[in-house]
Amino acid sequence: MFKLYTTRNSGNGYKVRLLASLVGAPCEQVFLDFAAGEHKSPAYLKINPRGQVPAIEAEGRIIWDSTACLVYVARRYGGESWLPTDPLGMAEVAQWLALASNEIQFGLQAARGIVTMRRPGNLEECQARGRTALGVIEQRTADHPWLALGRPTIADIACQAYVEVAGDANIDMSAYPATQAWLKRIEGLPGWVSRVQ
Ligand SMILES: N[C@@H](CCC(=O)N[C@@H](CS)C(=O)NCC(=O)O)C(=O)O
Repeated sequence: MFKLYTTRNSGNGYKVRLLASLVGAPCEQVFLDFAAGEHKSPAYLKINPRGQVPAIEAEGRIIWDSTACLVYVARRYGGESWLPTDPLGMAEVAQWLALASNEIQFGLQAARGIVTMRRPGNLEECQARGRTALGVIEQRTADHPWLALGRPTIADIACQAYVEVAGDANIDMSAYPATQAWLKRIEGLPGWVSRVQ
């Protein structure tokens, strides 16, 4: 059992909850009140000094950042399946985790925040960065069912959370048919759960 600090709407928290469900890991969610700024409270900053969700508490330790949380859940509950340790397999997964933490986070997620939450930022720049990520995923999924390996891994889980809501960032997803088919494959995985809760 691990504790997941998240909010009801966090896409980054959703990644961890989805993987936990896919691998059958027991997970207790603790919802922070984002609107009240609980993620910046002194008590929560002791858990995640960045003042962000998600973070997890497991085996008496705290881990923050969605990528780190995915690594823990995959290795603790998923064995070699979701994050292998052979050099090439691990490196192939890592390159997609980098896409999720860079072009997807600062492109698709940021553009969505500007459009739907009126956050400050340059929408066109963020959309352009997001389209770079979508182009990379489209090229890969045109002839591979999964991003990194011949099976789903945390590469798919890390990237999908903000790709599936790219329309919220005013990005036309009809230009990315292979990506849409890949999203459907993720939805078809046993144990899949929706982001809405
Ligand atoms: N790189 C971080 C990004 C986390 C992130 O952006 N979380 C959002 C919610 S989805 C958040 O807490 N934002 C508040 C803030 O950055 O102040 C991760 O992957 O965990």
